[in-house]
Amino acid sequence: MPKTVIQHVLGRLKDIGIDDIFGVAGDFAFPTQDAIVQYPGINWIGCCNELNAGYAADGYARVRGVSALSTTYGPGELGAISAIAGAYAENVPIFHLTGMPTRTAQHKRQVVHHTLGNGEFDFFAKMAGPVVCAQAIISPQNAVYETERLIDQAFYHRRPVYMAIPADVADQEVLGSAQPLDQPRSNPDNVNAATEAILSALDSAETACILPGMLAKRIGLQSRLQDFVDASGMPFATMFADKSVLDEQQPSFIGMYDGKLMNPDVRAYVESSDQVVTVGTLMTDFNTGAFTARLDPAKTIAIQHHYTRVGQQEFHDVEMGDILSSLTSRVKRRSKEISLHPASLGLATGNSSDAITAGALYPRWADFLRPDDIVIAETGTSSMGLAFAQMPKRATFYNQTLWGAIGWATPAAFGAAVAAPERRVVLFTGEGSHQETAQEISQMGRRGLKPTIFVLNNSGYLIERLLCKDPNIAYNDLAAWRYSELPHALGCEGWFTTRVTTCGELDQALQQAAQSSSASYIEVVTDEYAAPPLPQKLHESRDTLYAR
Ligand SMILES: Cc1ncc(C[n+]2csc(CCOP(=O)(O)OP(=O)(O)O)c2C)c(N)n1
Ligand SMILES: [Mg+2]
Repeated sequence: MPKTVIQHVLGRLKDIGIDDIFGVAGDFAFPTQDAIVQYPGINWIGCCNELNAGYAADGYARVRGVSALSTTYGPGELGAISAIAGAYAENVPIFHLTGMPTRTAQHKRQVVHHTLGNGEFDFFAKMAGPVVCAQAIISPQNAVYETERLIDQAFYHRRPVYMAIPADVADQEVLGSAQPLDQPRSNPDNVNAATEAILSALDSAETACILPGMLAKRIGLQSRLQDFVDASGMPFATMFADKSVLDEQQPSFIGMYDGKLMNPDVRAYVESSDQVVTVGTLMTDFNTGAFTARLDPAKTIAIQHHYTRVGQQEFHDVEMGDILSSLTSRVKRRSKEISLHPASLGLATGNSSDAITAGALYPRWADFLRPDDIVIAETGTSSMGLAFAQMPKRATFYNQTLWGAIGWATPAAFGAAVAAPERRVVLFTGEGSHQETAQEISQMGRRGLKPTIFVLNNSGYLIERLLCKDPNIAYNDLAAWRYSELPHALGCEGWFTTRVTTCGELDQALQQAAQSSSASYIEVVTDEYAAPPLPQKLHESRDTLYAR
């Protein structure tokens, strides 16, 4: 049977590992969405709004490597654009399929709904332009070729792509064919030269360490990176955005590096190393302890996605995976005992009737985590506290350090749970962030997913209180919701829900959630200013953070 455009597109998305497509229905997207619902092996995952659908797709792609999102034209796709921009910033490949008015409507410049009423139809593709790495408006003639190109680009850049499908095009037969494009290959001479340069730099370095980066995980190179760590015998530290890119339960892990702000021992180790090998890291403000990290470029080996830099020398057309393999087979193993180990968050404080302080909360949260958990940590004080907990074996920690959109975590946890129903998803969110996208928990209930959700209720935007001039200024206050009643109101049947205000209640809730075979939703009430160390340090250094 001849294939339609949309059947072709969906077939290729299925081939690359997409089993679920997130979205919100809309008439210009009906032909696309009818096909999604009918496609064997692909599930339609309806969301409450397009922004949430974009975040859910982001969470899914972080776990699976790639995802897809379907929206309608104009108001639909623009609702998702901030999530797509976040995915761009954070190297998360998402296929954004948007349904457009028919080609006839476009050619006749008809004033149809979801347009600005001026007969223009390409504005929204233009708006998407800067936040995707490639885009196409599909026709029957270009469908096969453009699908391959977008797949190729999404994987090459590990960033979102945009595909607009006019309503009349989706069900047309595809015309033309194209071979799948090859993923780029390294120039072997350059890989060799880069390998030599790195080995020689390491040979003359008495001390050296690795900073593995989240990009390595996004590209799917964790095991190759682990092989390199093992073969080299070098210790590694990670920065905030890169947390858990490699298993944190291994002797090579020395802890979190956050410039001058945290862990002085780790900082001393990293900054005094004769060579630091970074692998796909980005030196952003929140990755470097507000730019207090000091890495001497002359002593830094930077392995990036498509090139490598050794001191001043750059080697282009060197793919990260190829240079890692080459190094692994040739690097000399350092046998020096690793003397530094990750600091623990300490023993939880607080007696049963005590209020929940940061010292009471974060060690308890850390203890709650178990092997293989997927931890989704929202921007705000909670992720800044948890980032310094050592993750259990194979547990992965996700946050959105660079884009930093509050509201990301709740739908991202939904997406992650769809992506990996066999793993426990644990969401940590501040209540201010949760207010942005809280309705998405209804989708978790609807699909029988069983996340554990902690909502930190500290009566406002604590991180902002700590960073702005007047902590008590009106814009940091929130409407007081009854958070623990939300699951019920949002149709989540059989969830364990509770609100805790003392350490004793918290302990009981943690125990119940750990044993529960249902989803859990725990509202944790603390004082307005109960903050873990990093936000306090940021508070103390806020003048330098913003005075640059
Ligand atoms: C989309 C978006 N809007 C606004 C901000 C600014 N912002 C950063 S953190 C924050 C407050 C977070 O508060 P909450 O979730 O309650 O966490 P807390 O710091 O109180 O633990 C805000 C408003 C943002 N990062 N993203
Ligand atoms: Mg708060």
